[in-house]
Amino acid sequence: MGVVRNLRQVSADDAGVDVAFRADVHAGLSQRPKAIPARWFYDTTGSALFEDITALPEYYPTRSETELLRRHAVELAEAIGAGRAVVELGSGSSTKTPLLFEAIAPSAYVPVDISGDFLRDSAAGLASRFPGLPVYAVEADFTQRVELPREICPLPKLGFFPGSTIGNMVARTAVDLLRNWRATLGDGALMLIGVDRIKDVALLERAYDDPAGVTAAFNLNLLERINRELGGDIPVENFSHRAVWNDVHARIEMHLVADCDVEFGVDGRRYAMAKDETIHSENSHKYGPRDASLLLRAGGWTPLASWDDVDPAFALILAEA
Ligand code: AVI
Repeated sequence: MGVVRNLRQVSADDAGVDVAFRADVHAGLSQRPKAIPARWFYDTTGSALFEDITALPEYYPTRSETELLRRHAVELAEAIGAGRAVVELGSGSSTKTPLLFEAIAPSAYVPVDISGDFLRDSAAGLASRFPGLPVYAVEADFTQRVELPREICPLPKLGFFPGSTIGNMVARTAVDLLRNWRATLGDGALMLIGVDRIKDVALLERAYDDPAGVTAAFNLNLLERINRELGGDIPVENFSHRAVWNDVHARIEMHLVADCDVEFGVDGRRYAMAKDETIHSENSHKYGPRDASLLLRAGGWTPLASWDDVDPAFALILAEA
C-alpha cells in the first residue's frame, strides 16, 4: 500500500462544528432571499447521497465525463505527460481518478476535500490500488487558500477539477478560485477541468429532480444537517425540493421550498418563512465552449485542448498556467 498522510485545514469550534458553517447558516437565513452555500451539502450523509446521485440514470454528468476520460486516455497522456503531482479539488470518492492515473502515471496524489471521512476512505483506496504512489490527503475547503504538503513542492503539478464542480460557483467566485489555484499550483502547472454544457431544459431538470427522490433527499439533508449540528428544530417535513432552469444565468437552481408558514430556531436564534418562500441551496452553471474558455482565461489559465464528443454533452478542458 502507498503512503497516506492526512492533513487537516478546517477550523472547528468547541462543539466540533465548522466555524464557517455556523456563520454561513445564520447569514444565509437572515438575508432575503434566503440562501446557503452549496458546499455545506457535503457532510458524511450528503457525500453518500451525492455518490448515489452520480449513479442515477438521469444524472448524466458523471457518465459523460467518465466516458471522456476513457475515450481520450491516450491524448490526455500525450498532453499532460508522466510524473506530475495530481492535486484533486473536491475529490469526494475519487471514482474517476484511477482512469486518469492509468493514463498519466502521476508521481504523487493530493486529494483535497471538506468531507474528512470520505476523503480518508478514498485516499486509502487509491493508495492500495496504486502501490508506491505517495498520497497526501488534505481535509480543507478547496474554495479557500489551501497549503500544499511540502513534499510535492518541487514536482510539476496537475490540478484536477472534475465533475463540473466549477459550475456550483457564480462567475466571480469561480474566477477567484481559478486565480487562487493558479497561484497555489505555480508556474508550469496544468489544470484538467470538467464543465457541463448547456442543453435541453427537460433533460437538465430531470438530472436535478430524479423520480427516485435521491436529489430531493440530498437537498433536504442540508436542513437535517443544520438540525443535527447546530441544534436546530427546522420542520424538515414541511419543506420540498425544487430544481429549475434559470435561462438568464444559464444554471439549474436548487431551492428548499416552505410548504406552509414555518417558524424554527437554530442555535437559539428564531427564523420564520412564509409558505412558498425558499432557501436557495445550489447553483449549477452550464457553459458553452466560448464561455468556458473565457472563464478559464479570466482565472489566469490558457486553454490548450478540450474533449467534448459525448452525449449528453460535457467537456474536459486542459489549460496551462
Ligand atoms: C457537485 N456538483 C457538480 C453537482 C452538480 O451537478 O452541480 C452537485 C449536484 N447537485 C444536485 N445534483 C448534483
